[in-house]
Amino acid sequence: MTNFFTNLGRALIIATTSFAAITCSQPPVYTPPGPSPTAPARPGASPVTTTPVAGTSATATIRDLAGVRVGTATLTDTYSGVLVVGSVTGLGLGSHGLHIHAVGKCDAPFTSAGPHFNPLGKQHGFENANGPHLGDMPNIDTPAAGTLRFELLLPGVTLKANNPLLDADGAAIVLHSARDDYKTDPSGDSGSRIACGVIVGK
Ligand SMILES: [Cu+2]
Ligand SMILES: [Zn+2]
Repeated sequence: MTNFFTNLGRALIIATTSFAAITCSQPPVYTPPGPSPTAPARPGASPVTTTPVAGTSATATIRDLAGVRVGTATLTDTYSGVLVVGSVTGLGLGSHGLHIHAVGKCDAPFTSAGPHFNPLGKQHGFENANGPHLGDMPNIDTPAAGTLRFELLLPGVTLKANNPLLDADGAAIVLHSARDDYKTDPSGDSGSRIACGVIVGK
């Protein structure tokens, strides 16, 4: 009897081991996170209704008024909005408004990119009681020399689902000559458009 259970135990261990070996020999498979338990909503809370498509991403090559490439950005759908990871080089010391504009067209002087991305019909700015535009983003401060890398989140936006950036006329990322004051409609008094990149889906 003792031998039987010992042998049975050994067999189970062997079975478990070979199962583990089979599992480990498979290439890793990305499993998107499933719905997780959430706390009950507070009174007055409204849901952030973004439905990202896992792995959806887009890129933009940012060029100045002379057509010189001054930066890049990668935009990726997340469960909290679109994550914008980018860099700019050679703009010199300055502070610049940065927005997503409604049209994917960057012909200098970049008025072709249209107004700020604003599918909800709001006014401009984080500090505007009637804002913001979904395309509003925080300012970036560029160094006198070298590259500035930035990572920003666009809540309430997706690339191809709810409030999609990649709609029929696309969208562009636009850099301005001056700081955005986060409240003056329609563009934060951020001066002229100095660089622009069409957002292109992958
Ligand atoms: Cu702008
Ligand atoms: Zn705006």
